[in-house]
Order: sequence, then structure tokens, then C-alpha cells
Amino acid sequence: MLNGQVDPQFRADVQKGLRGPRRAISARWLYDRRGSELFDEITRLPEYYPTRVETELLAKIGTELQEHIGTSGAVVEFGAGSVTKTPLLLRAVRPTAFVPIDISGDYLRAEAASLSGEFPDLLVSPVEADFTGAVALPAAIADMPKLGFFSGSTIGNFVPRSAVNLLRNMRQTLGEGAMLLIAFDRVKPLDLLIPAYDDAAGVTAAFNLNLLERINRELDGTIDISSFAHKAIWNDRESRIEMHLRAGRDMEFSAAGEDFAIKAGESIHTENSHKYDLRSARILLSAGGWTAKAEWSSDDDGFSLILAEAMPVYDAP
Ligand code: AVJ
Repeated sequence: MLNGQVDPQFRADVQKGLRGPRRAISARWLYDRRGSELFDEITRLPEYYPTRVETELLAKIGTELQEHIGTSGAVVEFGAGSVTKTPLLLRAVRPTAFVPIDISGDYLRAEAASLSGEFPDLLVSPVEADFTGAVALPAAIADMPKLGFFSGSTIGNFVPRSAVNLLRNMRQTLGEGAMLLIAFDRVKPLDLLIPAYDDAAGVTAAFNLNLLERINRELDGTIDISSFAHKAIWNDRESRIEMHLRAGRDMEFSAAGEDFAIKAGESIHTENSHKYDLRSARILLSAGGWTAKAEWSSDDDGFSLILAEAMPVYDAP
């Protein structure tokens, strides 16, 4: 929320998303200030392995990664970076320039400031944009070899069709010949997967329920939040964890100037987190114009980083 102004897209998404019969609200609205704090807390939970495992993996593969891509050039990071993961990559690659792309200018300025201490010679050139579309990069890096970085297994938030669009746009943004280091969370036993999205301390539940708080706060909602419950379910057909908010009783409420009703047991779908095996990850990349060149996985094969290249595309066999 900027200066008390509500994002009109949030209003429209909530109006459409609460109407039913398939109630769903885009996961991007989970990340207001409070939601981002809660996600930060999630990354430190014992059950939430992705952040920890990816950080360890990045620290381990540094030298090998450098051999694949060489030094110099520009690293382009898609989406909110991390204060631990991004420096690990920059230390390994030692690029001339670093271009973080994020929708939040505040976030970008904070990241640029925190990096300038450790990397005084690095040209940091943030771009405030929606990275799901093609992005115009700063002219200063036009002639540099480029490495895209898409961490966190955030690709999993997108249904395959949107994930492919995103990968194609990344290719458009970075250009043919560019490389992309991208994280995929892997399919794994449910006794590991479910607790990662439904932790004992209830932080993920609070993260999910905060969406309703945000609707009440920003869109004058009258939702009885205590009558909703966080659910994390495995959708095997779609190979994904889904977060839902399930109504515990029949309810009527208003939000964004409209009236809504929901019955006990019905739910609002709030997030997808797709899990891949290496073959499906390669096919997804390939559909987006990227060829996997190297792969690194955690010891238990629970999480992978893939280095892909935007090679010329040949459609014929
Ligand atoms: C930020 C999209 C990688 O899907 O694991 C964590 C978000 N949601 N717990 C994920 C999330 C619930 C996270 N990503």
C-alpha cells in the first residue's frame, strides 16, 4: 500500500478471486510488509529446507560455477534477492555489473546499499520492473556476457504455462547466448514436503492467513479470520503443494465494496508450489528456450540448481 492508496490490481484480483465457484487469489498478494516478514521467518524454520539447502549448495558449487561461466560480465537477478544467497553468487562469479530486477524500488535500494560494502567495485544497476515480462536492461551492460539468476525455486509458484512464458521472457531480456542459474525444488516424500508448508510453529499458517488480514485492512473487509484455517495439500496430478484457506463455518462478509458468501469446508486457493524431477525441469527449460548445461543437487536430491544456456533454437529434428 503506497501512501494509503490501494493497488487497483489487488482490489480487482480479490473481487474476482472471492466470487467463486473456484476461489483463488494470486500468491503475489501474500507479500505485503507483514507477509514478507513472515516469509523471512519461514526461511529460518527447521521444516522449511529450501532456503537452507540452496544456500549450502551455492556455497559449495562456487568454483565449479565459475569454471562454467568465467568471470566478468553481468549478473541479472530476477526478483527479490536474498542477503545471503546473492553475495554467495557474486563472490563466485565476480561480475563487473549486477542488475537486480524487482517490482519494489524500496527493496532494490536496500539491496544495492547492502552490497556496496562488500563489493565496492561492482556496478550495481537496479531495474524497477515486473520480471515476469520482458525487461529492458541498462545500456551499460548491453555488450557484457550475461548470467541470469532465479533463486528460491520461485519458478514453482507458476503453473507450467506461465512458467514457460516467464522463461521465454527471461530469454528475451538476457538475449541469445546468455546463461541462467535457476533453482528447482524436487518431488520428495510427503513427510518432508507437507511440514515445510505447514510448520509446527504455525508461521506458514500466519503467512497464509495474513492475506485475509490484508484484505480486511486494505479493502475494508469484514472477514472473520479466526474462522479460516491454513491448509497445505499435495496435488499429485499437478505435482505441487497448494496452500488454501478453508472456511470452518458458513460465512458472509464484504470486501472491496462487494458481498461474498462461503460455505463450511469450501476454500480459497492462495498458492502453488510446483515440485520437479530433473527431466521435467529440463523439459520446462527447453520449452522456454533454455538448454540445461550443468546441474547440481543437494545430497538427498531434494533441491537442484540448473545452469542453462539460451542456445539458438532449431525446431526440426
Ligand atoms: C518463495 C515461492 C519459493 O513456494 O516455497 C513458502 C513461498 N510459501 N512457504 C515456496 C512459500 C509457503 C516459497 N517461494
